[in-house]
Amino acid sequence: MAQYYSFRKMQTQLATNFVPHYTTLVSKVGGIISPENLCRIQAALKETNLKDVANIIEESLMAAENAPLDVAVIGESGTGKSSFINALRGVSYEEEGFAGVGVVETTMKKTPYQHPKYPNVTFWDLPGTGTPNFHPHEYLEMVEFATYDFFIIISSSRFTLNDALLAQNIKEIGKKFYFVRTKVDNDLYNEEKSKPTSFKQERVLQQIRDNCLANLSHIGVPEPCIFLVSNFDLDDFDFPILEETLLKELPVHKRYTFVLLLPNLSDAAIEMKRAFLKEKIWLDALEIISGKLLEHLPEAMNCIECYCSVNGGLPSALFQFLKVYILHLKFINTVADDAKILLHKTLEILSLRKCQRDGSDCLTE
Ligand SMILES: Nc1nc2c(ncn2[C@@H]2O[C@H](COP(=O)(O)OP(=O)(O)OP(=O)(O)O)[C@@H](O)[C@H]2O)c(=O)[nH]1
Ligand SMILES: [Mg+2]
Repeated sequence: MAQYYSFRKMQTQLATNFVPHYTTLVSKVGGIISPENLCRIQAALKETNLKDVANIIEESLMAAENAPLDVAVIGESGTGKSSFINALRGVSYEEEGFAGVGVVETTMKKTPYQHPKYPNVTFWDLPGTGTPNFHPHEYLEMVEFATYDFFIIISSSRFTLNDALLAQNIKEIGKKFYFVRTKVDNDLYNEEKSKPTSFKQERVLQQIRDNCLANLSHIGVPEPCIFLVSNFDLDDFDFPILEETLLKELPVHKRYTFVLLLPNLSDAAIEMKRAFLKEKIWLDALEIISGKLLEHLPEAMNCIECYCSVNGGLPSALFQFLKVYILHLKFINTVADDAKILLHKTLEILSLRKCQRDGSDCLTE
């Protein structure tokens, strides 16, 4: 009887603490478990239905790990579509699998690029629009628009008629799109050269943003998602916010896939990965605990009583799992901290080299 009560007490604690603890683990863009599944787990814990707990967690983890994600990158020729795909995949120039980039028209047919580490994620490099025969509706049919999870429209200069037609048509077919304005590094450079005394970076960026916003509102997109980026400086401008926004808006099972594929090029990306991996380790541990308790209920109950009568603490089987869980967490934290240190060192070296090249004075901290 005493065994039964200890066991019940532990389960009640698990049921009460599950959601509060889970919320502390989840990253700011959301977690792996959908709100519906979270309620199902809590209900199953309350009913002491450990089989269901293990099943729901397993289902969610499988869906998250195997969810395919197809992202279409679209826009006029030469705007930087292939460069953007390389940046998102963390693939540098002339590495294996690098999407061809060039000063002349390069991408002639739709080409899939798998993420080097996550093969279920595919970026589709679509041929440049903007030729005289371009008809957006036929074009979208031709590239099989229905197969993509969302579109990224790339534009690198003034908002064009083609950009407008594309946005309008993607909106009409009921798909989500993000508008990415590349090469802002060029705009800033040109403005600074031509107006050295009155140049203000923020003002130039605001002008570009306002122009895109006005044009997209004009064609009936009320709250467009616009991001200004440079494919050469991913830690700058809107690239980190773009990654975060894409993640927040993805269906829950696709979010996990996307966060892991982000290159470690910003502190924000490293932090998001840390949070997701911590969450996953905890869910793995909980799934194992639920499964093991179920399989070895009599042993577990014995174990609880023996351990608690001697130590007044946790049963040893459970303790073993927690130990593994904590060791994994320590490992993730160390790796994430190291990645950040490495990132900052690399950025320092790059900026020092740039200063040396430019012949300017560099202030080192
Ligand atoms: N300064 C600057 N140059 C960029 C940027 N992105 C791309 N480029 C350059 O722009 C040129 C065209 O880039 P691509 O990535 O080949 O463009 P694309 O849209 O794939 O071109 P197509 O395949 O012909 O449609 C290349 O010389 C790139 O190095 C950027 O953000 N800033
Ligand atoms: Mg290309």
